[in-house]
Amino acid sequence: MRRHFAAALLGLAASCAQAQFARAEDAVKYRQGTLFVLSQHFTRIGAMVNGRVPYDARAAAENAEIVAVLAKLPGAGFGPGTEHGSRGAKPEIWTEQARFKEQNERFIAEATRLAAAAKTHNLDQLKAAYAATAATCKACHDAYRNN
Ligand code: ASC
Repeated sequence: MRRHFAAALLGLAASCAQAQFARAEDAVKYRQGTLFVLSQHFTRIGAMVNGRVPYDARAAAENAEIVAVLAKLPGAGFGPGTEHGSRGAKPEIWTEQARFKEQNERFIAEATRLAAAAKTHNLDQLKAAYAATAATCKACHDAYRNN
Protein backbone atom coordinates (compact mmCIF):
# COMPACT_ATOMS: atom_id res chain seq x y z
CA MET A 1 0.00 0.00 0.00
CA ARG A 2 2.69 2.50 1.05
CA ARG A 3 4.84 1.39 -1.85
CA HIS A 4 1.99 2.07 -4.29
CA PHE A 5 1.46 5.47 -2.78
CA ALA A 6 5.16 6.29 -3.06
CA ALA A 7 5.19 5.11 -6.68
CA ALA A 8 2.15 7.25 -7.47
CA LEU A 9 3.76 10.26 -5.80
CA LEU A 10 6.95 9.76 -7.76
CA GLY A 11 5.01 9.55 -11.02
CA LEU A 12 3.15 12.70 -10.09
CA ALA A 13 6.40 14.48 -9.23
CA ALA A 14 7.93 13.50 -12.55
CA SER A 15 4.98 14.75 -14.56
CA CYS A 16 4.61 17.95 -12.52
CA ALA A 17 8.27 18.74 -12.96
CA GLN A 18 7.60 18.92 -16.68
CA ALA A 19 4.49 21.01 -16.20
CA GLN A 20 4.11 24.18 -18.19
CA PHE A 21 2.42 26.99 -16.39
CA ALA A 22 -0.48 28.99 -17.74
CA ARG A 23 1.00 32.20 -16.35
CA ALA A 24 4.36 33.31 -14.94
CA GLU A 25 2.49 34.14 -11.75
CA ASP A 26 1.50 30.47 -11.43
CA ALA A 27 5.14 29.38 -11.78
CA VAL A 28 6.13 31.78 -9.00
CA LYS A 29 3.34 30.48 -6.73
CA TYR A 30 4.35 26.94 -7.57
CA ARG A 31 8.01 27.36 -6.66
CA GLN A 32 7.18 29.28 -3.50
CA GLY A 33 4.51 26.77 -2.45
CA THR A 34 6.63 23.70 -3.08
CA LEU A 35 9.64 25.26 -1.34
CA PHE A 36 7.43 26.16 1.63
CA VAL A 37 6.04 22.63 2.03
CA LEU A 38 9.52 21.23 1.52
CA SER A 39 10.91 23.43 4.30
CA GLN A 40 8.15 22.29 6.68
CA HIS A 41 9.10 18.64 6.26
CA PHE A 42 12.83 19.30 6.23
CA THR A 43 12.54 21.33 9.44
CA ARG A 44 10.77 18.43 11.18
CA ILE A 45 13.82 16.28 10.50
CA GLY A 46 16.09 19.12 11.61
CA ALA A 47 14.27 19.32 14.95
CA MET A 48 15.13 15.64 15.60
CA VAL A 49 18.68 15.98 14.34
CA ASN A 50 19.27 18.99 16.58
CA GLY A 51 17.59 17.37 19.60
CA ARG A 52 14.74 19.85 19.81
CA VAL A 53 12.27 16.96 19.59
CA PRO A 54 12.90 13.29 20.38
CA TYR A 55 14.20 11.15 17.52
CA ASP A 56 11.35 9.17 15.95
CA ALA A 57 12.87 7.01 13.23
CA ARG A 58 9.59 6.37 11.48
CA ALA A 59 8.58 10.03 11.40
CA ALA A 60 12.04 10.96 10.15
CA ALA A 61 11.79 8.40 7.34
CA GLU A 62 8.32 9.61 6.32
CA ASN A 63 9.42 13.24 6.27
CA ALA A 64 12.59 12.43 4.37
CA GLU A 65 10.61 10.51 1.75
CA ILE A 66 8.43 13.58 1.25
CA VAL A 67 11.51 15.84 1.05
CA ALA A 68 13.06 13.57 -1.60
CA VAL A 69 9.93 13.78 -3.77
CA LEU A 70 9.34 17.50 -3.25
CA ALA A 71 12.97 18.34 -3.98
CA LYS A 72 12.26 17.56 -7.63
CA LEU A 73 9.50 20.15 -7.96
CA PRO A 74 10.59 23.77 -7.40
CA GLY A 75 13.11 23.84 -10.26
CA ALA A 76 10.29 23.80 -12.81
CA GLY A 77 8.99 27.09 -11.41
CA PHE A 78 12.12 29.03 -12.41
CA GLY A 79 11.64 28.89 -16.16
CA PRO A 80 12.19 31.71 -18.67
CA GLY A 81 9.80 34.61 -18.19
CA THR A 82 9.42 34.10 -14.44
CA GLU A 83 12.24 36.49 -13.52
CA HIS A 84 10.13 39.35 -12.26
CA GLY A 85 7.55 37.62 -10.12
CA SER A 86 9.23 37.67 -6.75
CA ARG A 87 11.52 39.79 -4.63
CA GLY A 88 13.45 36.81 -3.30
CA ALA A 89 14.80 35.35 -6.52
CA LYS A 90 18.04 36.92 -7.77
CA PRO A 91 18.47 37.62 -11.51
CA GLU A 92 21.54 35.32 -11.51
CA ILE A 93 19.16 32.34 -11.52
CA TRP A 94 18.38 33.20 -15.14
CA THR A 95 21.77 34.53 -16.18
CA GLU A 96 23.62 31.50 -14.72
CA GLN A 97 21.14 28.79 -15.70
CA ALA A 98 23.75 26.01 -15.95
CA ARG A 99 25.14 26.73 -12.49
CA PHE A 100 21.68 27.09 -10.99
CA LYS A 101 20.57 23.77 -12.50
CA GLU A 102 23.71 22.05 -11.26
CA GLN A 103 23.04 23.25 -7.71
CA ASN A 104 19.45 22.13 -7.99
CA GLU A 105 20.58 18.66 -9.11
CA ARG A 106 23.00 18.48 -6.18
CA PHE A 107 20.15 19.27 -3.81
CA ILE A 108 17.95 16.59 -5.39
CA ALA A 109 20.76 14.03 -5.07
CA GLU A 110 21.35 14.85 -1.40
CA ALA A 111 17.62 14.74 -0.64
CA THR A 112 17.50 11.28 -2.23
CA ARG A 113 20.40 10.21 0.01
CA LEU A 114 18.61 11.71 3.00
CA ALA A 115 15.59 9.48 2.38
CA ALA A 116 17.85 6.41 2.12
CA ALA A 117 19.71 7.38 5.31
CA ALA A 118 16.45 7.94 7.20
CA LYS A 119 15.29 4.45 6.22
CA THR A 120 18.28 2.89 8.01
CA HIS A 121 16.82 4.20 11.31
CA ASN A 122 20.36 5.14 12.32
CA LEU A 123 20.47 8.62 13.84
CA ASP A 124 24.14 9.23 12.98
CA GLN A 125 23.49 8.46 9.33
CA LEU A 126 20.45 10.73 9.40
CA LYS A 127 22.50 13.54 10.94
CA ALA A 128 25.21 13.27 8.29
CA ALA A 129 22.71 13.19 5.42
CA TYR A 130 20.72 16.06 6.93
CA ALA A 131 23.85 18.21 7.17
CA ALA A 132 24.82 17.41 3.57
CA THR A 133 21.33 18.27 2.35
CA ALA A 134 21.12 21.49 4.38
CA ALA A 135 24.47 22.54 2.89
CA THR A 136 22.93 22.34 -0.60
CA CYS A 137 19.91 24.39 0.57
CA LYS A 138 22.27 27.00 1.96
CA ALA A 139 24.57 27.11 -1.08
CA CYS A 140 21.64 27.88 -3.35
CA HIS A 141 20.13 30.42 -0.97
CA ASP A 142 23.48 32.19 -0.55
CA ALA A 143 23.97 32.44 -4.32
CA TYR A 144 20.45 33.00 -5.57
CA ARG A 145 18.14 34.31 -2.87
CA ASN A 146 17.72 37.87 -1.61
CA ASN A 147 17.36 37.74 2.13
C1 ASC B 1 15.71 24.47 6.58
C2 ASC B 1 15.05 25.41 5.74
C3 ASC B 1 15.92 25.86 4.84
C4 ASC B 1 17.22 25.17 5.01
C5 ASC B 1 18.38 26.11 5.15
C6 ASC B 1 19.67 25.32 5.32
O1 ASC B 1 15.23 23.83 7.49
O2 ASC B 1 13.79 25.79 5.82
O3 ASC B 1 15.69 26.73 3.90
O4 ASC B 1 17.05 24.35 6.18
O5 ASC B 1 18.19 26.91 6.26
O6 ASC B 1 20.71 26.20 5.50
